[in-house]
Amino acid sequence: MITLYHHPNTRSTRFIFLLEELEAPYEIRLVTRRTREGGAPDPANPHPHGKVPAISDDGVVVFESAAIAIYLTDKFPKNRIGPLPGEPERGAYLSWIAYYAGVLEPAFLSKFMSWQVPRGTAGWVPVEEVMPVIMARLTQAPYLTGERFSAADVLYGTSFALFANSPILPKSPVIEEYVKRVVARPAFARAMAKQNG
Ligand SMILES: N[C@@H](CCC(=O)N[C@@H](CS)C(=O)NCC(=O)O)C(=O)O
Repeated sequence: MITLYHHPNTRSTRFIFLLEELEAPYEIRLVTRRTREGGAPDPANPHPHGKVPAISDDGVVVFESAAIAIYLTDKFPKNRIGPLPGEPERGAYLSWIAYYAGVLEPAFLSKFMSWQVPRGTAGWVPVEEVMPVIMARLTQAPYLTGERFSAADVLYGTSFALFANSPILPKSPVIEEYVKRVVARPAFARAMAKQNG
């Protein structure tokens, strides 16, 4: 049984979406979290910084969205929501998930904070360089790993949905259609219905 440490309307909501896609047995443990206004990490949350999401799987703790996504799709392969080791799309899958955590999120935050990204030394690049790469990929195929929806699309699709009306995300029909495909999934609607506990 998976326990998802969750707070409504945060990055953990998309793991309800993923767990629903996987048809995995899970329970939601609501935790509090720090916000920009203050607060303290919830001692019930096993994430080392009290962030959400975190999961525990019969005592095995996994934290950070990228790790949780891969862990869960490997553990629950029935609906093929993530390519497994040995499958041709596995390399793309790992790459897009790592790119999400290591490049896309820092690029969005840099833009939000109006930071100059130091070329050649930062581990990421500005959002103006990131989005054309993603748009080119989504012009070739409906999903990041190809024809099949994966947990990578859970991360990217829900993030783009969140930033749909923000100047951080350039307007693009390719991204708009992609977001529509992702949020039209029945598992997304089920997650929205469950996310408040
Ligand atoms: N790198 C983490 C980020 C998680 C994160 O920052 N979550 C926010 C909610 S969206 C949080 O828990 N903030 C509370 C805090 O920073 O203490 C991941 O991708 O899982």
